Amino acid sequence: MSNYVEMWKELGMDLENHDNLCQVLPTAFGDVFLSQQNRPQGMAFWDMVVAEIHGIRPAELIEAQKQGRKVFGTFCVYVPDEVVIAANGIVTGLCGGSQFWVPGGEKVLPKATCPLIKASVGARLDRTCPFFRIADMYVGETTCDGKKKAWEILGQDVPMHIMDLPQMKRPQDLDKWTAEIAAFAKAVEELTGNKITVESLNEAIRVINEKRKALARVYAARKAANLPISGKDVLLLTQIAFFDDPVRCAQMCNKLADELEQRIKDEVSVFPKGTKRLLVSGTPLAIPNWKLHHIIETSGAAVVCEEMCTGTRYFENLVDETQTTLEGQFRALAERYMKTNCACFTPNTGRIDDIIRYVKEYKADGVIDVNLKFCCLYDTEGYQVEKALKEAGIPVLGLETDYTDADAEQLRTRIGAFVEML
Ligand code: BJ8
Repeated sequence: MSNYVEMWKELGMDLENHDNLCQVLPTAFGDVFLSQQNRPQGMAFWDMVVAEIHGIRPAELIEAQKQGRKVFGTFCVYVPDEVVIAANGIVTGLCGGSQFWVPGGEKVLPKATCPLIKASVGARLDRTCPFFRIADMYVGETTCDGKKKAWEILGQDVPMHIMDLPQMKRPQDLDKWTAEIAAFAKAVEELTGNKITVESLNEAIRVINEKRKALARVYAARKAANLPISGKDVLLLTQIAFFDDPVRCAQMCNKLADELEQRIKDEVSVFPKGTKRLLVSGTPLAIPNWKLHHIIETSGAAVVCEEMCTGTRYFENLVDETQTTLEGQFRALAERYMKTNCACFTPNTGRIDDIIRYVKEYKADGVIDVNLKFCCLYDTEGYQVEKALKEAGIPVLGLETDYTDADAEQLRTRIGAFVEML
């Protein structure tokens, strides 16, 4: 990635510290991904993206800014990308998934904060992530308490728009979320200087729906008895979907899905016959958090589905494309986004229904419900999830972890024992 040093300098990054990150990433990636046998050829695209993760896409974003476009950094799957795209803006995900950034976050946040928040704040304050430097505006949301307070720190020197997400799903909450989306559209128009029209929003809705359908095709291939792709590889492409161009993302996912569907016909599998199939549910796994998948898939099991924001919550449900007024479109967006089942809602029984449905669809032998340390929402909801799964006769293992490798051996032991028991 050395070709990008000038670009990083201009972004005001801490080059020395950033070098340390650039040095460890290729080894980690090689160990986790390139060591796999018989990967689909289509994964070469995502391998290339990771190899240049702080180079190619940031350079594209800077080029777009030179053409007058604005970049919006987001942290949650409730923020509607469609609104930004309709104003010719660009969306990039900003959630941090590396322990490398955590100490930077701990300088200003309580240690007892979830690593996703600490890493995101650390990436910004330590100046070691180009995406945080490039974004013209950050978009926060009122989901968990840790994030709400982190916005106040992150917003100190970057424009910050916060969407007030309701925490219940009553009719008045849908009205409120519709109004929040309309207010967000206004903020986006102001920053971009572009008007959102019915036509531009319709086109943006279509583009993001196509991306969702393409991701859904890749996931559908994992329902086959012969698994044509590993869980690690699908996690990787899902993580990258958060900051890639949506049209390119859909194209690459569709191309990969073609290959996977052919592999299913040819009975090609990346796992030996009889490998136990696991569904993973819980808190998101932001890039480059590959720890859990790597441990599972080197412990005699395969991950066949993620009920996570870096998983099904990201692409399930399409936005209605038939609306002919902006009011109707904002409503249609609100309806789609409010179908997402995050633990910040109460009650959130829809998530349990989703997990049980996915267990059947993806023919999972068991569920690992994973919680990022100090995420009180998913930790507490784990009680209901595990109770419902046990009642349904589905084996479940609840785990808590963070971004360090300190618990890797302990996780390996527990996951190994769970897989044995299945
Ligand atoms: S829709 S899961 S992306 S809020 S893990 S930061 S909740 S303390 S990331 Fe999330 Fe949106 Fe929900 Fe998805 Fe807080 Fe929990 Fe950390 Fe979390």
